[in-house]
Amino acid sequence: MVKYNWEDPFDFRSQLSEEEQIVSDAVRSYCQEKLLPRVHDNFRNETHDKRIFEEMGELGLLGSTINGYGCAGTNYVTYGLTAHEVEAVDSGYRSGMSVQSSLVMHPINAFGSEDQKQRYLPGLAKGKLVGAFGLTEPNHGSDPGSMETTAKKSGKIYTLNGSKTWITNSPIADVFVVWAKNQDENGAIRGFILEKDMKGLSAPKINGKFSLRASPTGMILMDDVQVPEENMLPNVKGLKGPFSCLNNARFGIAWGALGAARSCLHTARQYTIDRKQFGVPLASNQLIQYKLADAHSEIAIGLQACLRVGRLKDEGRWAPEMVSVIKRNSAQKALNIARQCRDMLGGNGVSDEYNVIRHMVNLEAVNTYEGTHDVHSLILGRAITGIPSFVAKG
Ligand code: TGC
Ligand code: FAD
Repeated sequence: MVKYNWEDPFDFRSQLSEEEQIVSDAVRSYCQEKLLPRVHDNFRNETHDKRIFEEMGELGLLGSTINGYGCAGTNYVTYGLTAHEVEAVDSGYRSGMSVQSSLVMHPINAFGSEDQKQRYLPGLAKGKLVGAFGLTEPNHGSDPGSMETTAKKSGKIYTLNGSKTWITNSPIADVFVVWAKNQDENGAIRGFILEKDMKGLSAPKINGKFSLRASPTGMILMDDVQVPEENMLPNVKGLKGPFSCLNNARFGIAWGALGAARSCLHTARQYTIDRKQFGVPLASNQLIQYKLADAHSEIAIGLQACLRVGRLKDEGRWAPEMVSVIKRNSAQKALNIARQCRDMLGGNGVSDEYNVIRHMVNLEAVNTYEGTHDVHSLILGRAITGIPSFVAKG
């Protein structure tokens, strides 16, 4: 028997390699020392410090699973550990990193030409370039297969028209991976790399978000944008292009959301130990301990599931549905934990000074993007029953 360690109930750390532990510790130090002091200002004022991308680049956190082109070439478990530590500070910082790594660098690396990889990956890896991923449209979110954005070829140029919305990083992006229906291929979905200075392209910011305020979100508006043919991703056609990117980003979110939940639990534990009501610490009440026990258990169990899927992913023995299980589970559980922890802080819980409400409102978006909780239920429902139920039968 061993003494129970509430901070690491299943001895998670011992399941990591020495290298994974070293990277995780280094990322935690960076996040706590450099990101945490900035987050209040960024969140309160909806500002974003572009230098964060460069700092992440210096640490090898951008496109970290890619081999070559200035990328670190780590395994997926290390990518998950990184997302966990970054999101322990703020889901918005993790969003920026996820989009750059999984949704912009990954498709260029997996589906791009050698010239595209040489042109974009080194700058994106260093954080000198910022990337955005345009799939969602004003009329098509959960159902991107119905997108309206079109590409039409004339000579060596594609002309893109349409609009994307709710796009992370778009207002500060240099490079945009945009998905459009190619009218010359019967509307087959293709990926295109757009650059911010292209005529007819604009990326206005969406103001007034109550979630992920430290992460700039905007639209991508395309009005006859002329895109050279060499900017089309040559090696993928159809919805599996964008969905393959989502697999990686959803995997990171599953780890990340539990990082935010971990921060909420640690804050609520210390707060309820320190604060007395009715002459005793709040933490001495059974109701409080019940809530702490729930949060603690869900984080521990959820992390084990993330690690298992990570190991399977690194061995090439994974399926997208496994990622749906952990994205759906982590995001929903983390949101519930944040709500419970906020409650344990009473009135102080609504102040950003204690961070918990910031995590709570961030997790509302995390539970929605990259496939809502219910869309992942339907993906799993289809896998369990063999019956797709995305379209209601009238
Ligand atoms: P369906 O018929 O299921 O599939 C169409 C084609 O795609 C293939 N496919 C996949 N390939 C790889 N990975 C996956 N996970 C895949 N899922 C499907 C499939 O094999 C098929 O290929 P083929 O060759 O046979 O044509 O497509 P559907 O239209 O019925 O899809 C249904 C559904 C609901 C599963 C899908 O549309 C979906 O996942 N909707 C959710 C949309 C979503 O997640 N959007 C995310 C936008 S990006 C974002 O939110 C970034 S936030 C990031 C941040 O800030 O951190
Ligand atoms: P809808 O699809 O309209 O869904 C609304 C509600 O209906 C949800 O509860 C949903 O679960 C439910 N629903 C939908 N279909 C069904 C069904 N068949 N059965 C039962 N219920 C259903 N997108 C990008 O492309 N790139 C980005 O970088 C990006 N970043 C984002 C950042 C933020 C902060 C946010 C909030 C979103 C971002 N998104 C991005 C968009 C995100 O992926 C979508 O918001 C998400 O996929 C849901 O789409 P929707 O908002 O159109 O909701």
